[in-house]
Amino acid sequence: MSAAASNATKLVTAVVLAVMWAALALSLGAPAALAHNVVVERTEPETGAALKRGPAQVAIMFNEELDTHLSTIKVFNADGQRVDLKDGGVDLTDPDHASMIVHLPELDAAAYIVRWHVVLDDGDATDGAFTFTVGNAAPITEPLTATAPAPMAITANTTVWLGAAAVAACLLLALGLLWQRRSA
Ligand SMILES: [Cu+2]
Repeated sequence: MSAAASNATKLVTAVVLAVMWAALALSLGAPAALAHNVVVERTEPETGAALKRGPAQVAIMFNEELDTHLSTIKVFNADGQRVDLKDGGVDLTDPDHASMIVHLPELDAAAYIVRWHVVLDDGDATDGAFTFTVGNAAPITEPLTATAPAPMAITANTTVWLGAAAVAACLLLALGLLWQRRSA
């Protein structure tokens, strides 16, 4: 191998490695950057509502269609015990499938937390929570999202980035080999 060809090989290897590192870094950051969050347009009851009587149901209206199988809505008391009737999910009477609904038994005077997890049509997921009180209960002031952040998910975005990285690496490798042949 000539010195020129050897130098070309080194250069190509360095470029390929750099591109792969960049792609890896992008793929790690991409889910957070590219994944989109749903927007809550309205909740019933309103966030932080102080109600005289417990509501018969809790509903949340979002700005886009939700996955009807994977989206959940649950209501808990301040001790973390679930209090809803376990029928929560996407409101199928909403033609847009953009609302969540869950029914409640008669609630004691207390503070409650509504926790929701919605999965969107493109696979992106969003978690959220809000509180309300019934009777003269003190509101819940602890942070609602005290749980550890979810581990980074391998999303469709990650796959796309990794695929793009592989394609870029292959192209560069091929170009490098061509160049090497010419200069040899
Ligand atoms: Cu998305």
